Amino acid sequence: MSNSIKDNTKRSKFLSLVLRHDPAKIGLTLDPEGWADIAELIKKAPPRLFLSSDVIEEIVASSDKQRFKISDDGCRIRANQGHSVKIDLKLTSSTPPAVVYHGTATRFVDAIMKEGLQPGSRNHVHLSLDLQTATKVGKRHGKPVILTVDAQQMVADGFEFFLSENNVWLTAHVPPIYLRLAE
Ligand code: HQG
Repeated sequence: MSNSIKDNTKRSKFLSLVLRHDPAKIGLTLDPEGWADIAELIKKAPPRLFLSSDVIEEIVASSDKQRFKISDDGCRIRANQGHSVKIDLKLTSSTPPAVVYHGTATRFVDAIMKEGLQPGSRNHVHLSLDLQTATKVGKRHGKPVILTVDAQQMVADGFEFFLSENNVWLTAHVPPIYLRLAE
């Protein structure tokens, strides 16, 4: 079995799919906080992926965005953020930096400025700590554009923010009054 980066990228995408969006695709069950049993996951994964505990541990450790977490007892795994399945990560709300960023594509800007940032199919709107990360996120969708979010004012106005295990700020919705196009 080759252990090229490409293979682990495929495996990582598979883990994102089943741990964030579609566990039923392989008959996997997530618990209410999004955890999957690693032994069950390995058993139900397509054989061509050659998933094993070692491979999973390697992917978790080397994930550029730290997308996944293994439980302290080593038996379970979950995605740190990005879910569309209705699970509760049980994050406690905390105070974000005064300004955070959202990277998107130019074609979405008009709608966003009208309706605000909506979580779409995911459970939260995702916000980045820095312009560089926001630009990367935006590029996934097309020509990138960065919006600044006045998180300080949102907190003052009673909006809740949550910090995922891998440093993505999450919130339910960002109304347009808190958004500006970044210079
Ligand atoms: C846009 C990646 C029209 C929103 C990243 C985005 C992130 C609107 C798209 C994580 C809108 C949703 C999430 C509105 C928002 N009208 N479009 N009112 N409100 N949008 O992929 O934030 O690599 O669901 O701007 O790093 O791009 O997968 O969200 O362009 O943390 O680990 O609707 O996914 O992480 O797209 O990305 P997404 P996102 P991973």
